[in-house]
Amino acid sequence: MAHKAGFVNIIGNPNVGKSTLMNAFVGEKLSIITSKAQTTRHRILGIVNGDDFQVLFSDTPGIIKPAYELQESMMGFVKSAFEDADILVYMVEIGEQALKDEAFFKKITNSKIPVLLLLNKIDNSDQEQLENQMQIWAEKVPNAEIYPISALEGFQVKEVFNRIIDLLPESPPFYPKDQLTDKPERFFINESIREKILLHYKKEIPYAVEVETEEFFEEEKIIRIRSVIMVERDTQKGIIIGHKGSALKRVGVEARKDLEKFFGKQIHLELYVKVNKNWRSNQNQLKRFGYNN
Ligand code: GDP
Ligand code: MG
Ligand code: K
Repeated sequence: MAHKAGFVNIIGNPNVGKSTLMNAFVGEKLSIITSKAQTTRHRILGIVNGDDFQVLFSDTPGIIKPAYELQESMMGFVKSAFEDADILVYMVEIGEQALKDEAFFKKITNSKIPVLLLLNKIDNSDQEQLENQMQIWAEKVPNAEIYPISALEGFQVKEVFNRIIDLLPESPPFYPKDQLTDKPERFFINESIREKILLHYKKEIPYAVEVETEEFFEEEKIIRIRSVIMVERDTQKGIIIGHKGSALKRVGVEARKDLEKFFGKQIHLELYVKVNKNWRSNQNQLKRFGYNN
């Protein structure tokens, strides 16, 4: 079977049960999950991998393109997501009226991508109320497939997940399937920085470069990040840095902007360049960067 992968945007008011649903998805698929990333402070709620699928859940509507561009040889393509997620999951809870934001609500009803409307917390309702609500939502969002669920009790969670897999487009995975378990943020940061390098330097430079994030320190209002750009030769270091540091500065400013959107927080990004001769041929180095398989 062909591999499927895509972005699923979970939207809904606070406390309707989005995080609970994510946890239920992750729990449901535990036997075949190889990696996951979850924190509601960040844009990506979770990544669920199976042998032939990868689902990227996000909890923020209409944000950015994922600011990364994976090396062609690794992935084969790039996709700008979030803005045009593949599936929209709109979660409401029993008794709720609708998102307060009319314009936003219109976006849902006019969505060109499939919408799954999850009516959550049905464990808190009786049959009559449930039927009543199902009807109301069917009228409000006629383009949606409606699932009454209980994220907390796991009712219909599997059905919803299977439907998501059905609806995913055929695609190779967006992230390496075994690389994310412990440090998804760092992976994203590294790819953002590398994207800027790909954009701003001649071809031979990006291919001589690796990025590693040495420090990721989250405070209440700011995230402090220090990353090193690894090159093979002194001449390459000079090119990366540029005249009076101007080229490196541009990489830093642009990457920081993407990261601020991604993490939804102020970012302090410190970049420096280090010569690491022949990192590509050094087996240990390759392992550190996750290219060992
Ligand atoms: P989020 O803000 O949308 O991510 O919502 P959370 O997942 O944090 O859930 C908010 C509250 O609703 C928590 O207390 C959950 O335990 C509760 N909750 C979530 N799903 C259900 C459900 O299916 N039934 C009931 N009764 N409570 C739920
Ligand atoms: Mg949450
Ligand atoms: K949330």
